[in-house]
Amino acid sequence: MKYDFAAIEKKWQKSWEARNVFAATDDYSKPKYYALVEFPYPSGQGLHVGHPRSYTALDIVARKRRLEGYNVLYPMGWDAFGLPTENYAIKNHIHPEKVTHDNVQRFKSQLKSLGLSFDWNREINTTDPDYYRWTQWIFLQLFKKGLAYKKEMSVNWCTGCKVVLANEEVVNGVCERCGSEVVHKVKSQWMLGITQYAQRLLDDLDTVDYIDRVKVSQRNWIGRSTGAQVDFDTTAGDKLTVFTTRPDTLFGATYMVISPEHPYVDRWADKISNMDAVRAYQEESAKKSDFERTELVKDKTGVMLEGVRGINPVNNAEIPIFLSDYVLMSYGTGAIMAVPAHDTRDWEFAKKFGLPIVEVVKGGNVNEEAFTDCETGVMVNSGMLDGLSVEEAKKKITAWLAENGKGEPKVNFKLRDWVFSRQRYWGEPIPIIHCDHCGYVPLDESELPLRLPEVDSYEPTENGDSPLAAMDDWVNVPCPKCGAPARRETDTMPQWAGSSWYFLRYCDPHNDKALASREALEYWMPVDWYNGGMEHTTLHLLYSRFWHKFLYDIGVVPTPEPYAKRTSHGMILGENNEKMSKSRGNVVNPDDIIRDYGADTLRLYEMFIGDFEKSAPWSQSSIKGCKRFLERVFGLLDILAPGGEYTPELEGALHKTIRKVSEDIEAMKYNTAIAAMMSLLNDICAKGSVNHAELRTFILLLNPFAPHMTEEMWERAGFGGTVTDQKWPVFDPEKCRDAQVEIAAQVCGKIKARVMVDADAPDAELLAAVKARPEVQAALEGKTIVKEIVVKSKLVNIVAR
Ligand code: ANZ
Ligand code: ZN
Repeated sequence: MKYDFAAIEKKWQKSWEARNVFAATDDYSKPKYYALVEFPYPSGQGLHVGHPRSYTALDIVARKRRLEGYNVLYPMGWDAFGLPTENYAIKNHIHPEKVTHDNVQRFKSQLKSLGLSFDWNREINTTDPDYYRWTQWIFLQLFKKGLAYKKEMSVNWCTGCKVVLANEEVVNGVCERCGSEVVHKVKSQWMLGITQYAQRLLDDLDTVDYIDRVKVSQRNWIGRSTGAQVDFDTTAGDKLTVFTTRPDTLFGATYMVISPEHPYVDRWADKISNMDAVRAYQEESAKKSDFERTELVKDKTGVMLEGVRGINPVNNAEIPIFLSDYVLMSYGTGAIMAVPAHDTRDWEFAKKFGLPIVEVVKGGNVNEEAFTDCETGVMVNSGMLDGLSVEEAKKKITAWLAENGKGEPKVNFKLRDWVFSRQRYWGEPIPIIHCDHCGYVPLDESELPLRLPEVDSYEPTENGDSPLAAMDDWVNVPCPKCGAPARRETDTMPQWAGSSWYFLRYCDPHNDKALASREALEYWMPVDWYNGGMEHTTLHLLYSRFWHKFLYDIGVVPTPEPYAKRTSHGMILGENNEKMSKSRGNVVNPDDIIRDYGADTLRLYEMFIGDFEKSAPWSQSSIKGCKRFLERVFGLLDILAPGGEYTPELEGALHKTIRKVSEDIEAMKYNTAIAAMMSLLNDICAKGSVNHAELRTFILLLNPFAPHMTEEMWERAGFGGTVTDQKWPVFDPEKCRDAQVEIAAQVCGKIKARVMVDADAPDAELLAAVKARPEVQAALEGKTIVKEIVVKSKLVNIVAR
């Protein structure tokens, strides 16, 4: 039978849509499953082949869950505010709304052509006023709790986009989007107090099922450090407070460093005798990004403050104070005690400026390099701390500092508050009015949504104000409190705003009384499985956890965490293992693949391309292989025989394949699931015929991967109904048993017994079988197990003392 994929795919997409088969129901008595993928930014380029990797993966999970009897929510929408659309609109003189609309239409038809089982009834768009009304509402709640506040601050300013960037958007010192230089600029900005949630964002990582690398990178980004704050007296009279993670090394502090932006520079201006040099240095470092100041530069720079010295609280030694840009104002206290013997940056600085290096932890050679190991060293040259380990010394000195009023224990986080203002047009207006008498006044909630006004020009202004600032009619309003003439906030929200809560809206997308009803949230939340890109780990994923926790605190959402499980896919690369990009000319367009090979082949191929978590190069020849596989499967219709039971030749293989595919889907091992089905197909072809029972199972297993073709086969085989009405096949563990093998049961390398086990039994089962043997138990009598070694199909060796 000819596999006419184009006709088949069109037919079933129409049928699914007409019957609305993928709609999540509001029948809250059923078990629910909420599968989520990151909604795309509808860029002008359309879908790329990276999107279907994530979307197909969870589509497989969603389709399997439906067959398992769950009420499944698998929604899709558009994260449509943002710079690329605005930049495109500026260049081509088209309204961003129109650009967004056109891009969304294109994306949507592309997604539909992939046969993804999204519930399109719940489609959302962050630029829709009915949606951003609630984004603004959340902002007002944050404002009312003091978590949204305005602050003069030195911000990252992209010289290309002319916009303030969050730290997360600055990569290697340049703008993440346009690659232009990022400089510092002082501006008044709306900030969100994510740092107040730092500890909880960290602690609650222990309560969720995220893949390790996501947890690790969130932990590092939050960056909790424990140490002490220590007060140094100075000859100027003021106390200079430093943050250190190594208070044990206080006796080795031979100089101090303050950040070039430290307020004491101005305060001490009349005491400092080399003020010209100091000012020159300040100017120079203002031009550098944080990245250039800390990461890149091995060659340390700095200038000594002449006229003021610090006094080390433990030995009253007078030590010099330097200005150096390796100390950042934004971390700790913006000042450090420098211990060149035990800190690499301090060591480099001390070598360059000829400062003394005093060893206080024995164990290295501090003339050669800083000795930074805290595990093994012993304290020396440190008075009351001599002879102690680093850990003991930390405790003792922290207690001593506290008793003597010279310091206290301190926890610091690397995480900074979130710079939330953008000086651009295409974003949610911030619903705040500035009044000279009343300050920042929130808009009344009944006035939401505060709509974006029509403007003539979306160009950002040279002074960095948003284009909204030029709209006098819109900007000038009476103060809601006192009625005096006042002005609207003209900054807009960053693109991350709309995506910080979108998963809540899918639960109840048309609600006009609340962001979603309590019942809907209680039923659907948390998201059971969320898959998305690693690049969002410290941005979207962290921001949305923060908003969710805030909404939990004010009683809006029922769970403290938004996502029960988070996984991440690898990138799809060009044929030669490089990133796909326009400039390299190696971009593969999914539309072309669908046209030439079909959506089922594209889906299958993207799941077969390699380990899901790893990046994988595109390969045209292996697409052809996937297409051939599907053609052969389709050909099973030609060898269909009657029979309602598995035949003995295929029974074992069928049960094993059901088990393998079921387990592999849960573990995101899609490639090995497909390989198992390929091998089952070979078994069937070797037999020369397939009966009804066997074909039904095969179709059901393959359906989540190749949904169109399998529906067509189901129909042509005359099985009745559609695949979407069926149940996921079950396996009998007894029938999955492989041949038995004999393994050696060893204790400390000596064979104690021989045991028969299933050839494919998991390690835990082998260990249990070995430990159940009396000979092994006798040999272990009175000993403690220190190690267990399992070599599959060969031996288990238990090492005990
Ligand atoms: C003395 C010392 C001795 C330090 C030693 C380290 C090793 P983390 O782990 O990242 O929290 N530091 C403190 N504030 C700083 C700032 N604003 N800019 C640059 N560096 C700063 O690092 C904390 C350590 O980084 C602190 O502990 C301080 O140097 C430095 F053997 O104090 B330490
Ligand atoms: Zn007022």
